Amino acid sequence: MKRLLALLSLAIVWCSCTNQNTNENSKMVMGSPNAKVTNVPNTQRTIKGPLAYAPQVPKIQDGDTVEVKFDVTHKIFNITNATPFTAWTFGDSIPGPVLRIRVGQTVKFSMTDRSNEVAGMAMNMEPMKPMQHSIDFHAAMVNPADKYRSIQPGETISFTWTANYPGVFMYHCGTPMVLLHMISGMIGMVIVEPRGGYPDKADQEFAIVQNEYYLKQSGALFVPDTSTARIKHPTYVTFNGKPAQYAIHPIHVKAGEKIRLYLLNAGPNNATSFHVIGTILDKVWFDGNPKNEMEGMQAVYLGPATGAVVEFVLPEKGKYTFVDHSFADAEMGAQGIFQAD
Ligand SMILES: [Cu+2]
Repeated sequence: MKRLLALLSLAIVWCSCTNQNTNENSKMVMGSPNAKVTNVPNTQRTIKGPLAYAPQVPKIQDGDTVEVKFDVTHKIFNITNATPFTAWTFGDSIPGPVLRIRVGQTVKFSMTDRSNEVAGMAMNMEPMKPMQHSIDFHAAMVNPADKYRSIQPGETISFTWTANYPGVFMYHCGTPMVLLHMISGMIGMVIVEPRGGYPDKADQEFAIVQNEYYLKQSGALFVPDTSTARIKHPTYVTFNGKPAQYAIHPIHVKAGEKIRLYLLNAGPNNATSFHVIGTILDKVWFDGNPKNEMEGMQAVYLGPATGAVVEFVLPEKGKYTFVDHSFADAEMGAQGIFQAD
């Protein structure tokens, strides 16, 4: 009898779990109307939507639909003051702007390929010539042949997608050679919060995208080097596009407060082992989904195109270095400092 009751209660638990999953799945939105491509550029060059440049984290926008716009540009981007780079960007920056939405929100996205708008000396350099680009949102569930197709210089692509899963996701250009487009800077982060927001509140939050650069010099400029990228020998490994920038200009926080980081390893090739010297990661939501919760971690190991939300406290005033604990990467620039005041 006891065994029967135990089996019965197990069955009830199983049923309720299954029902819950079915309900969640029934809210999912699969696919969306066909993308539109026109030869009319977006009227303004500025980014639009719940976007911010890392380490800043944008605010969620209310509503079922959010309009999001950023364009592709070719420009000289100073990786360091001594490293002017022929970059291909989303929203004029490496990484591209951070987008923040909620599960259930539909993104109405548009993007112009402005690679034909380069002016000045650099326009004659091979990497700066107009070319096709595209965007691939890992947070979306849509037909890639339609939404992630390449557009021509001067064209604008528009499509919608709906966020089904919470997480810290990547977006990138998917135009061949994808490796070249990614090492040229075409990477960025999407934060998708759970429907009701994350389970707890943080006092301060920051976005950190790790990426590798593979460079060779060409005259006064630096250009992407696919030969070292293919054998995974980076020139720099960075947090938010510039080597050791937060070692030079630390991020100021308060001792004792709960800090939340949205982490993304954009790669394109190497893993990262993110660690903060002097504390322990209280909570880790692997890939940014609270259902993937881990606790009390010394580091979080993220392969390329993997994210996490991590929360921790810096126990007392001081300087806390954060690194990719694969120390070759830290030496190549994947290091920074939290200054706890
Ligand atoms: Cu591209």
